[in-house]
Amino acid sequence: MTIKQIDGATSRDGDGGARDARELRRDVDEVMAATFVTDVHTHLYAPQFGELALRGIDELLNYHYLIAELFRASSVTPEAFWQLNRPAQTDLIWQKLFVEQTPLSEATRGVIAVLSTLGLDTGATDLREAREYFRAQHAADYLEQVLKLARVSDIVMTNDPLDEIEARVWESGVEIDARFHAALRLDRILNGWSDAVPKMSAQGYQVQVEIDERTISETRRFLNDWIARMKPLYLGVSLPDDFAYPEETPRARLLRDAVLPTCREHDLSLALMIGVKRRVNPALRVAGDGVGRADVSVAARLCAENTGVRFLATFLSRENQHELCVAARKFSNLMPFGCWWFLNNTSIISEITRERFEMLGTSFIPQHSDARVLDQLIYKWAHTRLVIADALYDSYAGLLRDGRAVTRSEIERDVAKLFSGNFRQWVGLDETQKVVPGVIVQMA
Ligand code: HDL
Ligand code: ZN
Repeated sequence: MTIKQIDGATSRDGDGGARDARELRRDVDEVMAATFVTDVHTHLYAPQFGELALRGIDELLNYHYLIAELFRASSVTPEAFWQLNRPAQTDLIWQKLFVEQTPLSEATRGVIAVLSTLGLDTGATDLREAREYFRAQHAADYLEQVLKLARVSDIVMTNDPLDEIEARVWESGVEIDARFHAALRLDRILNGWSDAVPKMSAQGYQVQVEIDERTISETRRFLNDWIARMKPLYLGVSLPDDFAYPEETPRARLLRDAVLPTCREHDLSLALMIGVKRRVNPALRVAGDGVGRADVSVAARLCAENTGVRFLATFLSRENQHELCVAARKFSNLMPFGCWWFLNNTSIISEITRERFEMLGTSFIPQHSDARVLDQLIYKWAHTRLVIADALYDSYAGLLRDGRAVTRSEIERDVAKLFSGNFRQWVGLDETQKVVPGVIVQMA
């Protein structure tokens, strides 16, 4: 048995194979780069949703992250910006954020990464070449190209049953590209009940603002009908930083009496996305939301009171991440996912992923892209893979120092789990194994 020095560590030869730092690093990087991802939360749409399926340079540059950054980089006012037509908005963003200053932010570097990957001039002073390139792309071929470049096999959408454009597509019964999966989003029902009532009534459900037994049963009928139409992988809702439960509000009543029973009835997971302060600056419109530290114990209480429901959870505040890891150690029906929105920056993804490895091993979902524009998959997953590769390598190197080698097939197993397996089991996407909290049930 020979001993190999690794970064001052030692590893033992044996059936696990001796590892040195270079070989380990190469294995991790190769597996990380090659493993396809199931992207568990995006705002992308399958091609069948037409105008809702965004792609190309004008959409890429009008990403609301960049719009927020524009107002720091120029004297243009939101009112003036919103008056411009889309190409003029795009040209202004390019000029201010990419020509007159260095694109150093995550969102501006992301655009550079996309243009570079597609072989376009990242130093261009105007967008003629980019516009020509994207105009020349055949939609179906371009979708294949982006999914291959980003190594994404499956995309989970965010689907709003009260969005009239989207509802029409679902009600048409058109066959949706099988790589795109639905997530039934409940924000407008749970966070805006009085506005949701007339929309649900218009769809034929006898609901009223004052919640009574009939309104509860009609809301459940509404959910059942949309579950039948969309076949969602999970139900989801974003919740404010001051989300409390239980509480005497329509949201808490609907959660308790309509949503959670529906999750149990359909064996569907509920995704809790907690910590958003909506419209802190309304003038910025979709770019105007902020963040607040939430109370993780609320999610823990929901898990404790609903042991038959599997919860996905992501928090928007960096300050909530460690508590979320601790809560996940207490409740096997809680699956942390992603480095959401303002956390989707390499410095923070690194911190969050490392503490998740330390506290949860590989029993979490490290990332989702939250992409709104198809092309963003290229950079969001490229940036994430680099960061997670570093965190995973350091974890393996620590394991080596502690005396256990890892094989290439173990690395492949771990990365597959992180990038798709944990989620697909959690929501029963492959139906081979359904996760019942605390018990793994081998499906026939
Ligand atoms: O509520 C959400 O799903 C958020 O992700 C918002 O859509 C947000 O505007 C966003 O795009 N974050 O990346
Ligand atoms: Zn989102």
